[in-house]
Amino acid sequence: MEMNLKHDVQAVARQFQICGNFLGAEPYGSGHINDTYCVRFDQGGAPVRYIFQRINHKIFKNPVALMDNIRRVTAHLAEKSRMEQDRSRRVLTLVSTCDGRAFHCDPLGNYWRVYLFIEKARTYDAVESPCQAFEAAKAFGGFQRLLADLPAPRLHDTIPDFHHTPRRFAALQNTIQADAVNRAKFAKPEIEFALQHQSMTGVLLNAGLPERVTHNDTKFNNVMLDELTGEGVCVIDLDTVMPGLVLYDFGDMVRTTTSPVREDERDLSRVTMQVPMFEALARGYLASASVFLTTAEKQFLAFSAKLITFEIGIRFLADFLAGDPYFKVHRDNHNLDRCRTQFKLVESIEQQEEQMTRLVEQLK
Ligand code: ADP
Ligand code: GN1
Ligand code: MG
Repeated sequence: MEMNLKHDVQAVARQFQICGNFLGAEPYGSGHINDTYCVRFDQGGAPVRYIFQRINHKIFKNPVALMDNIRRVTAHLAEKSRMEQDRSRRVLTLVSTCDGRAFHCDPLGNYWRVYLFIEKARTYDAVESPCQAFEAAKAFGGFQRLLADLPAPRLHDTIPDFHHTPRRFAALQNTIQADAVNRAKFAKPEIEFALQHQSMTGVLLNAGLPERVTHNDTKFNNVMLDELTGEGVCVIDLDTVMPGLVLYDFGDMVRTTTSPVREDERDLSRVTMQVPMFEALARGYLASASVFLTTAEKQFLAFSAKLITFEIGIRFLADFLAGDPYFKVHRDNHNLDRCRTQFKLVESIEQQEEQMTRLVEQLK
């Protein structure tokens, strides 16, 4: 086993159809849920990289169903982009196990999958320009469009009620009530902010919007941008692809792609919803999604930003209050810091919501 890696990645590698000599593995990316490794091989003198991921099965309770979704979704996307030259960069490609399966379950009960490494592209934890926002949103919109005709059956719900904001809110209320690790006293203003916003939690669910295949985790760092051209190359992190509302995706794009700083920034004065980024996102998203969106879906674009930012904010708050069982934390109060940036962003959206709504009106 490599020094200080949590897992024996080399042993996992032997289970997959990968030729050449194992060179090494490093933890990779800044995701909050799974364990991701970049794994290098020597294939006939050429260095080749792969992405290995251990699925967090405490959170994704049915990894077999999850991989069934991913296998179907990636196959459908690959079929749709078969005419494109760089198809293996446009769509995640699963590497099969030696016995032809999409994942390997190791003796410890860990589920592993392997993807081809998408070279000459990268992700960013914070947005740098409206151009990047446009490209990210165009890619996520295109992802929804290509999956609009995914053949039946309905995809599995990998996490039931994932974006059911009223149930997320009820879960927060229970966590506040229980106060299991005595942290409520450190989060009084945040708890108050959350409770004051309860009335908006049911708005999207009650709007009669159509269910579609959506990504559900459209963080800015879940889309790879070409290193040279900046173009959105590939949508990644497909664990939560399942039936949902398109506005969950647009809302999460605004949440993660309009503020100039990372999700865990401690200087809240730097957290703000920048209108030029929002405009670029709306333009990029509509450039690829306008063809299939209904008028009602378009009407809620600006509102979805506020709702989804609030929803992730209350999830961070609930996790802090429960002792951080869900999101990986790397310092004290990490989830509380994350919650604070989300609530600051909600306030910033509230202050600019009319302008955002007018902007969408002009674009649609
Ligand atoms: P998590 O669920 O933990 O967020 P991701 O699937 O988003 O995991 O992967 C974490 C990071 O690894 C991404 O932000 C991206 O930078 C990188 N990554 C993931 N898949 C690939 C891939 N196929 N090729 C290159 N880099 C990748
Ligand atoms: C998690 O896996 P990752 O880091 O891309 C989470 C999202 C949250 C996000 C907040 C399965 O996403 O729902 O919005 O953190 N994923 C899951 O940064 O809960
Ligand atoms: Mg990710």
